[in-house]
Amino acid sequence: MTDTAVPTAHPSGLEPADTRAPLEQRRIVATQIPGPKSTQLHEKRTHSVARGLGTVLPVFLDRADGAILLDVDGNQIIDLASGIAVTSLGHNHPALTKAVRDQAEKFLHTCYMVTEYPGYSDVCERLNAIAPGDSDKRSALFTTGAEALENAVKISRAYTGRTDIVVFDHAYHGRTLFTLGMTSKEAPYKAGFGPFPAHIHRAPLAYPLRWEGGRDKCTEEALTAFEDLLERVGPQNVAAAVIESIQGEGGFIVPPEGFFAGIREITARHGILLVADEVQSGMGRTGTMLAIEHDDVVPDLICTAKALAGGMPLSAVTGPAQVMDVVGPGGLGGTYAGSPLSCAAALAVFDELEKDDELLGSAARIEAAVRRHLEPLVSGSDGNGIVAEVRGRGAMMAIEICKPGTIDADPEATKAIAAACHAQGVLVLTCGTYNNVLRLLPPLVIGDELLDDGLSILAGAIRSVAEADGA
Ligand code: PLZ
Repeated sequence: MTDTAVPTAHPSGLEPADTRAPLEQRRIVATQIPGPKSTQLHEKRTHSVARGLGTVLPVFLDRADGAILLDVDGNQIIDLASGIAVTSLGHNHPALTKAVRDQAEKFLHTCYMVTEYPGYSDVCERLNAIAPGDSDKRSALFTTGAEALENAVKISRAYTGRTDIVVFDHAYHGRTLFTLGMTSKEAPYKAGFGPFPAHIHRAPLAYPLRWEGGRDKCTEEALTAFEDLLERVGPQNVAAAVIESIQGEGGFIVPPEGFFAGIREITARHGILLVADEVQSGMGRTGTMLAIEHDDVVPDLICTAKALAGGMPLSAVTGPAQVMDVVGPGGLGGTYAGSPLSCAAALAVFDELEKDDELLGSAARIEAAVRRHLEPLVSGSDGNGIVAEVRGRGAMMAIEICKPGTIDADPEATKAIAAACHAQGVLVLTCGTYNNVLRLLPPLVIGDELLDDGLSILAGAIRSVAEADGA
């Protein structure tokens, strides 16, 4: 169904690499969503795909452009998910598509451990340059976010000669067995898959909305709890503390000011490496290359993935040469780690993000629009409303949905709001330990009109679900 498309420029303003007409950046609801063709394809897939693979919105895509997903039924859906914070430059970005196409015509694969290619070291140089701190840096490339986290743990253990890892409540670090041990939430991630590796300890996360002692005490008490945990474990046993700069799957939780600085001070005092998981929050998502920059903290190791290669699988661990180079040749790698196609894509992503301030600046524009549409819906002191909080940074924003005027999580209302958005052609995701957070991860290139349209639909859905709840 390309007849809905009219020739317009890609929202990046660049000439399209695709010879077909770009998709008009506008929402079109042509059928029920999912439509008949998607429904049929979904039914078919149940006979071939394992049931463990869930889908947020079971529509089948024909193509995608900018912030628009065109499904096989001709619906044009506004993408406020970016494939979970991956396609930050938007779909079918001309520079990205061209970089991958050009590399594909040269060679697809050599395995970096067999023969080298310049793209790999070029990506490492770019990553080293954006990592905070003055030390000389090194990077190693992998394929998935979980793999980056696994390798950060391996490197931390090798460097410190210690065994234990501290993670935080609500954390998400991946689905491999070690990272599942680091991930907090039981269902659907961990249920049935244990036992998990030992030597992983969990500290409370400074979660202002839900901190029992209140927002004002959140940083101080969370840091005390972290120190208490270290005392129990024995800080001399702890190789690394691993933390998301803004928690992703756990509910887009932004710790209050001073929390990261405190964690940095405590870990440094005990010779514990601080690993920042920037898999979801990094690469421009929050308006800076890394979200940890907002806190002015220098972690030891940084894990990036997702938006790093804009949709091609690539992840990385970056840190001081002194730490990274403790592992000798042959100690790190993987058949596909740092694939040439992914490296070519990542270089295009770096070029675009660093070209001018427009893309990174777009994160602030997106945050302002989200706040403008959704903050008026935050529950007032009169106990009305189901939006307990609007939070996040830049293009990583979320709202927490609770029973009217309380902080009792309301996963049913959250689900109903997401479903109403999906039915109207707006793709939003949910997250959170209590399944009551709606998250917004639009591509940075999304235009104001499209964003306003998507956010109006979301605000309308919240209002009608709240009314039905009697709020
Ligand atoms: N660290 C902070 O957000 C991936 C997971 C989706 P992989 N988040 C999306 C799902 O349900 O599987 C993630 C993350 C943070 C690590 C990861 C893991 O990255 O590339 O999915 O392995």
